[in-house]
Amino acid sequence: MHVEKKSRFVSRLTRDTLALILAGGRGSRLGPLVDWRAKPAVPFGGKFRIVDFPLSNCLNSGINRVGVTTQYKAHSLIRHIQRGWGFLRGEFGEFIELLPAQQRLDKPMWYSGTADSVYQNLDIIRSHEPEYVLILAGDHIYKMDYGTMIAHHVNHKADMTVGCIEVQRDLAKSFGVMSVDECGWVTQFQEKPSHPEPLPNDPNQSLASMGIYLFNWSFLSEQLIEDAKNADSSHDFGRDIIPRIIQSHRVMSYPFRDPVTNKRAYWRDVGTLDSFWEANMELVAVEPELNLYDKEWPIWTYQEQLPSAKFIFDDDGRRGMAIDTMVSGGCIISGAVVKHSLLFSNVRVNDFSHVQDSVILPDVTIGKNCRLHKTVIDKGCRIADGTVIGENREEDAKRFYISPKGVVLVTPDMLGQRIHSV
Ligand code: ADQ
Ligand code: ADP
Repeated sequence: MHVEKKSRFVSRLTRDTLALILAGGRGSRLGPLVDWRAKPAVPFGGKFRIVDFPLSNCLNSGINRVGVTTQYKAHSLIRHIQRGWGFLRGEFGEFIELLPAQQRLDKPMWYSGTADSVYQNLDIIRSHEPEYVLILAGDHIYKMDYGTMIAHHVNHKADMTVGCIEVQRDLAKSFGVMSVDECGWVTQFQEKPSHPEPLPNDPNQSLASMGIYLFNWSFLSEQLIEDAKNADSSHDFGRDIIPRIIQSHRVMSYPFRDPVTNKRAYWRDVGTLDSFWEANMELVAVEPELNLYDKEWPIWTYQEQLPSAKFIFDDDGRRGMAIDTMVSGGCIISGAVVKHSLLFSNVRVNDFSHVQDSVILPDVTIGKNCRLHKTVIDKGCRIADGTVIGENREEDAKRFYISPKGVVLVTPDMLGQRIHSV
C-alpha cells in the first residue's frame, strides 16, 4: 500500500477505536505497596505512575477516546487521572472517562472479572459508537503503537486479536499461554497453565498473552451478553471468553515487536515487588531498553511544579552525590552518597547516609547516617537518623516486607507514620 494511504488508513482505524484500560484488579502480588492504592496508580520510573504508559500509548497511537475502569483503592488513581489527563478536548470528541464499578445495570455486584468490567459498561461504550474496542491492562510498562495492531486485525478480517510476546517458559505460568498456526490464528489458549506449551521452534519459550485485546465492537457486545448469562463463567477474558471463542471464531495473534529491530519489544509486567524493583533499576542502566527520553513517544503524566534537584557539600565538606542514579525534581542530596538508585520527586537524603540499589518513591526523607541497600521506600516515609536496612535479613523481617529476591519494602504504615484518613 502507498505510504500516505497506509498512514491515513491507520489513523482512520485509531479514530474509530475506543480504548478501555482495566485498572480495577487487586494486584496483591505487589504486597503492601498496593495496600492503599490500585496497582496502576503505583509510582514508576521517577515521575510517572504505571497507568501513564497505556494512556500515553493510546494518545501517541491516535486513540483519543479512552475509558478507565476502576474499583479497588481507586482514590489516588482517580486523582492522578483528573489532575494529569484533563487536557483532552471534549468538543473534538476526545476524552478520558473514569468508569468506577458503580453497580450499574441491575447487578448488585462490583466488577467480578475483567470481562464483567467491560460488560457493565456496554451501554456507555455503545453510546460512543466505536467500530473497534481495544482492551488494555492498566499495569504494564511498554511503548506500543496500537495502530499497527488494529491494522493487522482489520487486514486479517479477525473477530478478535490478542497481543502476544515470547516469554521464558518457566515464567509463563503467570500468563495466558497460546498456540498459533502458521498464519497466526490462535488455536489454543490456557490461562495460567501449570505446564505451559513451548514454542514449536524453542522448548524454553512460550507465547504469552499480553492481556491486550482488540475486538470488533458488535462481536464483543454479543460475546459479553452471552457470557453474562453463563452462571459457570468467572467473566474473565483469559479464563472464559478467549478459550471459548477460539473454537468457533476468527481469533488472530499480534506478536509485539520492536518497530526498528523487529525483535521482541520491551514489555514488563510489574506485578510483583521483584519485577517492580527490577524494572525501575533497569532504567538507571547506561542504555536502558526502555527509552524515556524518546521525543517521538512521550510518556505523559501529572507532576507537581518542583525546583531542580540539588547536591550539597555538608559543613564538614562531605560531598553530596549521586552516581548511576536518576534524580527527580525537588530532591536534595546533602552530604550523602546515592549509587545505582532511582529517586522520585521531593526526596531528601541527609549527611553521611548511603543509599544503593534502591527505589525511593516521592516525598521521602532519609535522615543522617542511614544505610539503605536494595530497598523500595514507599511514598511519604521518614527514615530516622542511623537506620540501616538491607544488611540484616532477620532484623529487617521483624519490621518490613521482604520479597523472594531480597528487596526490602518499607511503607509509612510499617513505620507507624501514616495519618489514618478513615
Ligand atoms: P492477570 O494480569 O493475572 O492476567 P488480571 O488480574 O485479571 O489478570 O488483570 C488484568 C488487568 O485487569 C489489570 O490491569 C487489572 O487491574 C484489571 N482487572 C482485573 N480484574 C478487574 C476487575 N474485576 N475490574 C476491572 N479491572 C480489573 C492477564 C490475562 C493473561 C495475560 C496477563 C498479561 O488474564 O492472560 O497473560 O494479563 O499480564
Ligand atoms: P498515593 O501514594 O498513591 O498518592 P496516598 O498516599 O494519597 O496515595 O493514599 C491513597 C489513598 O489511601 C488515600 O485516600 C489515603 O487517604 C488512603 N490511605 C493511605 N493510607 C491509609 C491508611 N493507613 N488508612 C486509611 N487510608 C489510607
